[in-house]
Amino acid sequence: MSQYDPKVEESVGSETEQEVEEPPMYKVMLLNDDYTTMEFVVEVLVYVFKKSPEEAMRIMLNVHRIGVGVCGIYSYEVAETKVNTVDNLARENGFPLKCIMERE
Ligand code: TYC
Repeated sequence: MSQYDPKVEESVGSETEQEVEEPPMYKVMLLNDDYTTMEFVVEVLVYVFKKSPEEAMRIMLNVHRIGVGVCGIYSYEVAETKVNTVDNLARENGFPLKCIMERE
């Protein structure tokens, strides 16, 4: 019959922990420009980044003042999808809005 040996279990546990790596995360950011309307940027932040209207307004005004602002932090695939969605929406609506991603 196998016996409980805390030493064995501890060493197995710590080996497993060392092997697990966190997946890299990516910041998705909006860049300011002179032509995209404030209303459109707020809509993008609500629709694509699931921000409340109040938070969306705060982020948009920050980007407007500072030039760049973080919309969220996601896995590679999710970040890439959001960047592409913003690109497509901006193009469809005739705005030059730029959305970029950067490894954390
Ligand atoms: N600067 C734009 C304007 O004055 C508004 C704007 C905000 C544009 C944020 C892009 O990412 C942006 N209409």
